[in-house]
Formats: sequence, structure tokens, C-alpha cells
Amino acid sequence: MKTGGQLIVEALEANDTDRIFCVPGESYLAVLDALHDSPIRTIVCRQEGGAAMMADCQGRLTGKPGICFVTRGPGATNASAGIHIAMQDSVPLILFIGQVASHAKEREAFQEVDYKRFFGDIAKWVVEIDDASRIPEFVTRAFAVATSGRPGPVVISLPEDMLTSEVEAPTALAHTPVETSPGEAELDRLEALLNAAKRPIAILGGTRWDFQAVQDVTRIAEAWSLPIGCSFRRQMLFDHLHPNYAGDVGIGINPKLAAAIKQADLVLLIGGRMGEMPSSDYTLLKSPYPDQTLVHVHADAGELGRVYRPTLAINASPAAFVRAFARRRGPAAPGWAVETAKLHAAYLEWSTPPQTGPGAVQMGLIMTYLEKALPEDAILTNGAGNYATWVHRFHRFRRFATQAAPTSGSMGYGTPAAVAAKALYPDREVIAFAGDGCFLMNGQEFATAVQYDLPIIVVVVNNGIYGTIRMHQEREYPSRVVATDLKNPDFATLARAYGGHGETVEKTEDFAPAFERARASGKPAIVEIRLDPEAITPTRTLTQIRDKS
Ligand SMILES: Cc1ncc(C[n+]2csc(CCOP(=O)(O)OP(=O)(O)O)c2C)c(N)n1
Repeated sequence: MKTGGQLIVEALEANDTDRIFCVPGESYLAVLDALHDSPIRTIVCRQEGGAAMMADCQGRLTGKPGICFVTRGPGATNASAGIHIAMQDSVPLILFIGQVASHAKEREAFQEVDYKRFFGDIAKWVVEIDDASRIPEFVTRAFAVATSGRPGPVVISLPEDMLTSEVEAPTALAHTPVETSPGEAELDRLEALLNAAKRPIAILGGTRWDFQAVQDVTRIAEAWSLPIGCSFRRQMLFDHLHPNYAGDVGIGINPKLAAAIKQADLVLLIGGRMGEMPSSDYTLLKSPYPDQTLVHVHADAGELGRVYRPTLAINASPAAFVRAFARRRGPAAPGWAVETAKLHAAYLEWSTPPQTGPGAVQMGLIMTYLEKALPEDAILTNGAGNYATWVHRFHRFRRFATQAAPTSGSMGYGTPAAVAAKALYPDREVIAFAGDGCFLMNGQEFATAVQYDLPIIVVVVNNGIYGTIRMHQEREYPSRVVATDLKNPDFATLARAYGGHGETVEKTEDFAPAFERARASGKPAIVEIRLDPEAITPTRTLTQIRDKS
């Protein structure tokens, strides 16, 4: 006989869980008690949104579900911020929620929420377990659902009395990963379409990639001389210094790359969904009928033909597809190879930071320094804000598992993601980028970094405004500023108050020594950059945007 709490932990162990992220609650004490005797490492967080984002980052970097535990009602609603990210980003995650006891259900008891309705549209599957003997079945199924087809978040609600009940239950078995591979006929057709093309381009996106898959797609790019673009915030899928790399297909895309996609006669879309952001609001590829021949590879049949009608649909995970297609030989010297080289040259030019701009701090020069200072395997995380442009456009990603950023554009992601990334890869450098607005959404997880001795460096780009929104505001309603000014704490003092290391950068030349001191401190650190709000984009000032000059 075992308690529901013990059965939950056993099922997690059977599915290879090494760590969970949580905020405790009285609703799931029986699980916490079972964790006491388990080798699973528990990371206790400061807010459930942060805990869920940490679980998302773990799922994003490993392909295995990140695990998060929260309490009912406010715990669950806080966690929903991370669940929405995992859903839009196709990241495997399992959220466990302590639920009110069965006798109290449907009375709007203390903190009672109907999770099927609450998470209905933002989770892949929601289930409440009423009978503890079915825990092994449901938890193992949750792992399968979260990881197969298009990965996503699963929510499991755990009534309190179910967790304390003692039952006999079958031993939990590990889930069986489900692979979807392309057929030879589809590969033949793709080969024929590529051979007939004059200006093809490939765009990589989505999840279900790994280190090997990135190598395989590199071989494909080389064999076919294909230019490769990475979808919005999926930049770790291709080495930016490889001669076939054409740039990131995201917000503020290089106009030369946008033109190449529009003028391509064949787009090979591997793993991505080409959503509103990467498609420049469905203009690079027109929905539902693209001008280009579209070959769409996706692990979920439901995504094929959902937004774009493909000429050829291949229902396969990116990893399985590139493994199979890497065996095919491309033409010796295709006519488009010249275009591929031109696109890479255009990328190199586009990703060279500006050396001047308004104010005493030049973000361009700081990015140039970081490009030299950071090792190839450094992990960069961020949330949303104009500051992120500096990372996306000027950091040259080299390897898989070096980027964690929400394609859903959620603020507040960078700091908790960095905590999870550092816990996962303690020997690698982990740098979170945040705006002043972005950091204070989940900045309290800096305390988690201190508690677990995870020396991340958070670069807070402080311009004293919710910059992105101010930019839109000045463009649409010039000089009518509402709700975009911020009065901030001293971030370096804040870092020290948490027990970390703090630095303030007021001039460009302060950055390198401040960053090196942060590195040498061995502590979680905040390096605050005081940026002139005029430096709102790498090329345009706030005044120019307001004056349309
Ligand atoms: C959770 C969330 N709330 C609100 C927004 C809308 N939003 C997008 S960017 C932004 C401002 C970001 O400000 P900051 O982090 O200071 O960066 P900056 O743009 O100034 O560089 C806001 C409010 C969002 N994307 N996510």
C-alpha cells in the first residue's frame, strides 16, 4: 500500500526525472513528503510563474518534460504564465497542481479552480486524478503526451485526499517515446522538388531537435548548398558562422533575407509553424496559399495544412527527418550556391553591431565585446523588450542548447530560465538579458539562484521605460506618453541585498571590467547597464520614431 504522494514521486522517478521546480502548498504535502526520501532534486522557487518558466527552460534545452509543482488557485493561476509559453513554444512540461479535497469540490471551496476549463486553451492535455491507483497510468501518459507529436504542457490536478489515500497500484513504467519518420517516397519527392528549384531556402524552427539533428541539418545544407534561416528565437539550430547561414527569421528581419524568402521558389520549413512573428504577419509566406512551393516538415500531422497549404507535407520530427534526408546526395554545383554565399555575406553585415549611438553607453560595442568574451557554449536567455534585439541580431549563436527565449514574447522569462539552465549545465556560462521592466517581472528568482549557488549573470538593460511599448506609443500617438515611464531600484544594490554581486555600468568602457568582476565573483550577479532611452533600436532613436524623421 502506498500513498498517492508516494506514487506520484515513483512515477516521476520511473520516467527519469532528476529535478522538479516548485512553490510549496498545503494542498500537496503528501508529494513533498515523498520527495523527502527521493533522489529527485527539489528546487524551491519564489513565484509559480518563475517555477513554471524554469520547468519550460529545462524542457526546451533537453527535450524531456520539465516538471513543476504548485498549489491550487493562486499557485496555479501564477503558473499559467509559464504554461502559455510552453504551449506556444511546443515545449514539453508537466505541471502538477494540488487540488481541493473531493468532498469540497464544486462548492467554490478555498482556492478551488476547474483546471480543465482554466487551462483548456493553453495546455495540451489537462487531467484530474481521482483514484490514486491510476497515478502510474496518468503520469506516464502525461510524459508521452508532453513529448510526442507537437510537444507541449500537460496539467495534472491532484485532489488532496487522493494524495493521502493509501492504495495498491501497478508499478509505474517509463513512457515510450514516439518517433515520426519520413517515408522514402516523400524524400524522393523532396529531392525532385529541390532539383527542379532555382532559388530554394530552408527555415528551421520548432522543437524536437538535438545535437545530432543540428549536425545532420548542417550536412544537408552543405550537400545541397542551401541557405538556412532560423525561425524567431530558434537560433541555436544552426551555427551562425557557417557559410550557409542566412540569418534569423524573426522580428525586424534583415530586409535582404525577407526578400530572399519572398522570392524563393521553394521553402523547406523544418519543424517550425511560421507563426505571425517569423512570417512577418503572414507576408513572407502567405496564408493559406503561399506563392512559393512549400515543403513543410512537422512532427504533428495537425500542424500540416493548418496555416499554410504545403505542396509536400512530411509528417516527421525534425530530428528523424534530417537524419533520413542527410543520406541523400545533392547536386554537384547548384545554380543557387552563389545566392547562398551572398545571403551569408548579407547576414555578416547585418549582424555587425553599430559602433555609435546616443548616450554614454554603446550597446553595439558591448555586444562586440561579449562576442569575443563568451565561449561558444554559453547559454543566453531573455524575455521580451527592445533590449532583446541586441541579442537576437548581434549574438552569433554557434551551438544547440545555447538559447532559451520565449517565442510567445513573454516578459520575465530570462532570469528564471537562466536559473534552470545553470542548474542543468553548471559548467557552462549562463547569461540572462533583461530590460528593467522585464527583470522585475520575475527578478525575485535571483534569490533562487543565490539559494542554490547558481552563478548566473543577469545583464539588466535599464532605460527607465517599458521601451517597446514607448516606441509603439511614440509612433502611433506621438508625445502622448501614458504608462511607459518606470522608476527603478538600484539594481546593483538589489543584487547585493539578495546576497549576489552587483555592478553598474554608466559608460561603455565600464562594461568589460564590470562583467569580468561579475564572472570572477563566483556569485549570481546583476550587471546593470544604464542605457539612454533614445537608444531604443540599433538604428533609430526614440526622437526619430516620434518625429518620423
Ligand atoms: C508578460 C508581458 N506583459 C506585457 C508585455 C507587453 N510588452 C512587450 S515589451 C514590453 C516592455 C519591455 O520593457 P523592458 O523590459 O524595460 O525592455 P525595453 O523594451 O525597454 O528594452 C511590454 C510591456 C509582454 N510582452 N509580456
